[in-house]
Amino acid sequence: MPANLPPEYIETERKLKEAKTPQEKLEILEQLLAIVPKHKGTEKLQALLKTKISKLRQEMQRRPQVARHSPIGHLEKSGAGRVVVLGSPNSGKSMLIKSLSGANPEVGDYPFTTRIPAPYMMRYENIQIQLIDTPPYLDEDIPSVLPELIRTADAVLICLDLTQPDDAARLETFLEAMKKKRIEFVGAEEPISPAERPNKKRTLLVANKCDTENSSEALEDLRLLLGNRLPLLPVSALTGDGLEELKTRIYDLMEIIRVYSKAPGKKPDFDEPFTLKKGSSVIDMARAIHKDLADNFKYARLWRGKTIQGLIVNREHILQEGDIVEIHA
Ligand SMILES: Nc1nc2c(ncn2[C@@H]2O[C@H](COP(=O)(O)OP(=O)(O)OP(=O)(O)O)[C@@H](O)[C@H]2O)c(=O)[nH]1
Ligand SMILES: [Mg+2]
Repeated sequence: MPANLPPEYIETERKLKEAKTPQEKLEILEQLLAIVPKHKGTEKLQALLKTKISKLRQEMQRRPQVARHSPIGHLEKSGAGRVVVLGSPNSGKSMLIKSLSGANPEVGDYPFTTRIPAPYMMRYENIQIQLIDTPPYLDEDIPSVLPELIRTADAVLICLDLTQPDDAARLETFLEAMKKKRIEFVGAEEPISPAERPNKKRTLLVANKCDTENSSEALEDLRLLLGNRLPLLPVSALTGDGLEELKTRIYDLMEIIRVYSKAPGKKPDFDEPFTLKKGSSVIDMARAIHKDLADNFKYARLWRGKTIQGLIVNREHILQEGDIVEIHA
């Protein structure tokens, strides 16, 4: 941090820690950018502030447009995407979220511990993914909040309990009930058009409690009962078995890529990726950084692995995971 920052800057920066809403944070960051003296010694700081501002804008744009009185109005989207965790009572949804996020949702050895949906953040490498804990479904008793919540998800996990022989049947009943609401759960292969996105969700079945006695037989039974409709991953939320694999599968399920922006002559900041939907192009990235950058876009240079080093590309160029892009406007 440069030593010659004016007191006004230090004072405003202090307010940043107290900012409660993203809007407040954004205003303070913009003030900081306006205050910071513009010279060589503060270039890094200016770039950092600009990145923070554009990331915050990107996140704010992603927020679901739900009314305040809606039962999920309190659940603001945050991070690179939202994964909703569903399951029957006591299957271990909250424990799974606890182990993945390091947070502390209530876990109980009795059904219906979780009463309302609640958000938690899971770190995956250099990004954060939002996990939503939910109240359980049980036969005809399906929390009314679930369909609306599922529609806001970028991917879904369904937690199955390997100690609970009825769980496959409960899942079938739940899937049928959701079908009536036009919600469908699909594996990685099935195509999803943009129009279908709200109702058709990439889903992974998580067979939890694989640490328990007879869990291998229970897993085989589950596979037989459910067939190959949806992918199934055995884990233990208790011992952590399978959770690293689960994190990677969650990332893959969201169908996003991480790309990095850089300024001419500078190195990219690998701690600050932009996350975009797979299939996004250079202009989508420009838009995610700042509207002006997209409006005034001239060309971009692309770095990809060892093969592409500063290639000039146009706005339609499709990006890939790990791409580094220098946008010229
Ligand atoms: N052995 C074992 N027990 C687990 C595992 N995961 C969760 N449990 C236990 O299962 C019980 C239920 O866990 P929760 O995480 O509260 O389950 P839930 O699905 O959130 O339950 P509801 O909120 O009631 O729907 C608790 O006693 C946990 O300790 C696991 O991987 N192995
Ligand atoms: Mg719970």
